[in-house]
Amino acid sequence: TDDPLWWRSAVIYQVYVRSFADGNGDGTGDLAGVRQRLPYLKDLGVDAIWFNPWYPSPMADGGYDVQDYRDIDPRFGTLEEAEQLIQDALALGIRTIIDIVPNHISDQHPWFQAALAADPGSPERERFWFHPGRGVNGDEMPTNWVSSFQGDTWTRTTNPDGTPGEWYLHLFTPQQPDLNWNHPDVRREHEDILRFWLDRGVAGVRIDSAALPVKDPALPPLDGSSYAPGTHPHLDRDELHEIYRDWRRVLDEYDGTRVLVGEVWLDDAERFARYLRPDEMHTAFNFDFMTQPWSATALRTSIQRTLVEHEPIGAPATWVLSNHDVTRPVTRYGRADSAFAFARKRFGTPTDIVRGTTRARAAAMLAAALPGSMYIYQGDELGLPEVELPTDVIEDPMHFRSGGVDPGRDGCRVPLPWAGTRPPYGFGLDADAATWLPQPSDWADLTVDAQARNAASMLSLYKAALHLRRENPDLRDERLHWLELGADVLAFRRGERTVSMTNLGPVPVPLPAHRRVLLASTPTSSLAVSGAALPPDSTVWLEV
Ligand code: TEU
Repeated sequence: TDDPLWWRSAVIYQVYVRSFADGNGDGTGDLAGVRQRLPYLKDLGVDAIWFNPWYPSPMADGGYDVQDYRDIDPRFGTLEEAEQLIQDALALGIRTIIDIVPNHISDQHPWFQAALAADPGSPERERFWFHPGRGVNGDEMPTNWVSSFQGDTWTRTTNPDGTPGEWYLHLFTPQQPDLNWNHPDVRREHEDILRFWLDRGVAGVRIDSAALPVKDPALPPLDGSSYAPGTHPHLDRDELHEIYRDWRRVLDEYDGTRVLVGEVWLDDAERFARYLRPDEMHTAFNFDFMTQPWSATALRTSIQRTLVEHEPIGAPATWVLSNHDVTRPVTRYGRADSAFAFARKRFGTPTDIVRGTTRARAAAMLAAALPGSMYIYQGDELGLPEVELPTDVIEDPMHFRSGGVDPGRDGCRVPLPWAGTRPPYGFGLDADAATWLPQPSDWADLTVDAQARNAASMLSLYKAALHLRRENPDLRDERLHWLELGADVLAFRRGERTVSMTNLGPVPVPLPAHRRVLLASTPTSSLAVSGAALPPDSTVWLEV
């Protein structure tokens, strides 16, 4: 575990703690549950775990509203348990990546509470964006900035005497006030937080909403025109790079194995690449791949673009099929247009889960065959579908802020099924408590137990693919050589002898003549014979 370049080809498993495994039987996942399931992750073959925020939080946004960065939410456990978990995982060769949310903190954080209690213009308020309203009575918001959660980006405060006061900025919910990154306290505090966790052995930091934290202090309105690069009022501002360079220096004070992973949602490739310069982040999520429909042209263009963009900077690509914010792949690929959309008000669209699952299997093998690091969101290795939840159990603020139109993101955050034939499917280990979000009644075949016994399951496929990726040096080579096997086929060679072939077309595609089948997303017996063809919606790995 001291390979300084581990992150260039790592398989990173995302644990949404609340929904992974419940060690104390209260229906909510926790660190005890994760510790007990570490052998599962070892067996699956992952190199690292990225934990979504596990700090004390009122959970106004699933923990992305942090109240105290130096502790663990009591629902999840204690700081001692986190320290133990980091060590237990390391003993199995699994590193830990934590989630840091620089753009905002919880409105219950002592800093914000102090700011609310203090006067306008006070030092306490300067750590945030407090501002008088516009208009005669100050009852109009200071800017017309837009939230990626819909709804307002400013909330008005009330003065101690009950009169309406200043407004404060929040690009997400009102419970997530934005921090002022021009303030030295904010910078110093975050560097201390990094050291706090790096001292406890974490191997990396996932940086939430990494293109948002810096704001134009003039708070100009969004005027609909295009901005010169780096000058948008609240997105991708040039000053961000100083921050990540400072963070990189903090990480480099350690043993040279710690990494920054950015959540950088940007369309502009050149602007994206800036975050990956040698003195900034090590890697950043590649959402371009995740947002492609099931189309050979679209996926090939995206893969090629990604590799071409990363090559000159020397940063490895990352491959992400989903996360806790987006529709599960089997559901997405099961829709007729297989298009990615943030608005998940698409449960009405016909979804063929069998086809979606077939494609998700092929997509997992495709992602695992590409050069770079790979992220797996918990439950994708089980082929879980997006769950259509009754609206009265949904907690995601995205749902409420859309006026109930968007079901939000909880449909991919349903507690994992581990064993048994009905809810809670062993989620609570020994206890039978109802899970914090209800699980569907038809998940008996999707449990870890059921799939571990079935060689044809999604879980068995993931295990085999990750095992081969680990064992086969060809798959760790950083180059990829495209092969031309038809417009509907994504085929490439890795290293000397390993070929990955994905058929996205409607008809079977003949396999090359001299080859050995290493693994296939489809039953392999039919592929071994000479003259065999690869069925639609399948991936095969060959030794040629
Ligand atoms: O998401 C950042 C982000 O850009 C989101 O607004 C995303 O566009 C949205 O989830 C649409 O699906 C991160 C976290 O991943 C997310 O869970 C948090 O809610 C958000 O930051 C705020 O911290």
